[in-house]
Formats: sequence, structure tokens, C-alpha cells
Amino acid sequence: MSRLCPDVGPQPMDVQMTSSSDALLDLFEGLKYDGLPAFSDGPGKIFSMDLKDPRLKAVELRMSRNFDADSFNPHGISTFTDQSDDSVYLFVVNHPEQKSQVEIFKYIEEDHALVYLKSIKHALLNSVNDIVAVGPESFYATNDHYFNQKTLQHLEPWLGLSWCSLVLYTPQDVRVVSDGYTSANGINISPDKRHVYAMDILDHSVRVLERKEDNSLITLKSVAVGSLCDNIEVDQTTGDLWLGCHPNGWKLFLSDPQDPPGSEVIRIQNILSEHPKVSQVYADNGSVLIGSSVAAPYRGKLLIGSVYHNALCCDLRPTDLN
Ligand SMILES: [Ca+2]
Ligand SMILES: [Ca+2]
Repeated sequence: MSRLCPDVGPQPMDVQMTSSSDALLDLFEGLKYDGLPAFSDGPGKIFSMDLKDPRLKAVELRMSRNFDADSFNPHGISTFTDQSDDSVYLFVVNHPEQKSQVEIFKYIEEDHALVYLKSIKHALLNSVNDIVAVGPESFYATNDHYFNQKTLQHLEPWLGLSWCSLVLYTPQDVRVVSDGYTSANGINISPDKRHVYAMDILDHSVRVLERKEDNSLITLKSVAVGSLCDNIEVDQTTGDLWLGCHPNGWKLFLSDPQDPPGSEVIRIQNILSEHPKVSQVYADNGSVLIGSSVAAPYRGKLLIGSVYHNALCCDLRPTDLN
């Protein structure tokens, strides 16, 4: 069984499960991005949704006044929970006027509020797609393009270059930690924080990297996924990867309402083993959900976000639960 979430506006592109006290929430966003159609003229927003509530009600998070909400154009998101005081920090890739920067907020769950802390800009963070937070002010970021100039960015996919990178940002240290990606997209981390997973979307593969003490990353392998996969969610209990994918890149690019792009969700089990299991959990020709970009499992349900559409909530089949 599946249904579209009633009050999540178009383009909940990225989803992040958070856990503070016993409540689990998802945070959503809307995006205007070069090369994709925009569905609203207004600035982007972040929502929370309590998946335990069957009404699937989304609540827009209030942002503190010291943040420039008018130019907010959010893309990838990630959270970090400080174990010392249970503070939750929300990191958001933002593209004001098509530039790239990372915003850090403190998330006050009980008030449905985001307190703006700081914006991070750096020459190495030139075309950020997604981030994974590893400290209150530290993260790994993916760059989906190498060039800064828009015309060259449009050419990049056709040139077959593998010049995109992963960047580590900490207040003391900013550097490229992995390179050779055709276009680096979603990024996430294993539950024990020892492995990082980064999607190379045009290579149809996810790269598995070992994280060292000094935050450097060593490539262990690439796992073929057979689709254009976008964002990565990691099940905190099983360590499985859940990928929101674009089964047809041309349709995504053309975005014809008469022939919309479809949706696909792929799960990878035992990714660190010699024989990872890659399986398709959801597929749709666009008649139910258009342009899936992320999928997050939660207690037998799967929440799928999209670059074009509302969010979709499905019940997982019993065979997909283990
Ligand atoms: Ca993300
Ligand atoms: Ca993405």
C-alpha cells in the first residue's frame, strides 16, 4: 500500500531520519536547481514529519530571524547529534543565487524551530550536492560538478570527465579527500562512522570508503547499482543502504509532463562483505511517483522523496523487512 503525503509540497528532495528522545522525524526541502524545473517561486523550506503519526502530517520548521530565508534554496541535508548534550544540528546545502554554501542550524524539535548558527563557504565547496555531518561544525561534502561556470557545467556529463570530488570540512582543515567521480551525489556514513558511502551517479555506482583517524578516506571498492542513484540513506540498525534512483536519465532531463520520469528504490545489504546484495525494492513508471531522489525506511514503512513530486509513503513487503 502506498500514498502521497498530503501536505508535503513539491520536491522533498532529501530526507534525514533523526532520533532525539523517542521521536523520529524526517526533514524535507524544496529546491530550485539549474537544469531542473522549479515548482514554486517562493524560497525553500524544511519540514518535519512524525512517521509514527498515521496522518503523515508535515510541519514547517520556523527559522530564526538572523537567517536570510528569502534566498534559501536548499538541496542535500544531514544531521549530527552531539552525544554530550543531545543537541541536534541540521546541515543544509544551500544554493542562494545558484552559489554553493552549507548552512548549520541547531534543531529545536519541541518548538519545530531551526536556530541559524553559521554559513560555510569555501573554494573547494564549489558545486555541493549533499553532505554528511561528522561533528557540530564538520562534514564531508560531494561536488556534482568540477567547473564553476554554468556553460562548462552543462558540458561536463557529455565530456565523460571524472574530475568531481569529496571534500572534508572542519574548522581547522579543508581538503579534497577522494576524487575521480563523474558526478558525486548522495553521501552518507555507516552506523559505526567507520565507512563513508558516496554515489557516483553517472558511473551507476556507489563508492565504499574507509574513514581513517585523521578523517582521510580510502576507497575500498565501487558497487554497481545499475541505475542513476541520487541520495543515500543508511538504516541505523542493519547498516543497509537505501538509494533513491532515477531509472531514466533522459526523461528526468526532458521532464515532459505527458511522459514523466519514473521512480526506483534500490537497497544494498551487506555492502562491506564480498558479496553485497543489490535489490530493487520499488519501481514505478511515473504514474504514482515522479522522479524519486531519496528513500528512508522506518518501522516497516518507506518514505520516498522526489525532485518533482510530493513524498510517497509505502508499507514495505514482509520480504523487504529483514
Ligand atoms: Ca543527505
Ligand atoms: Ca542529491
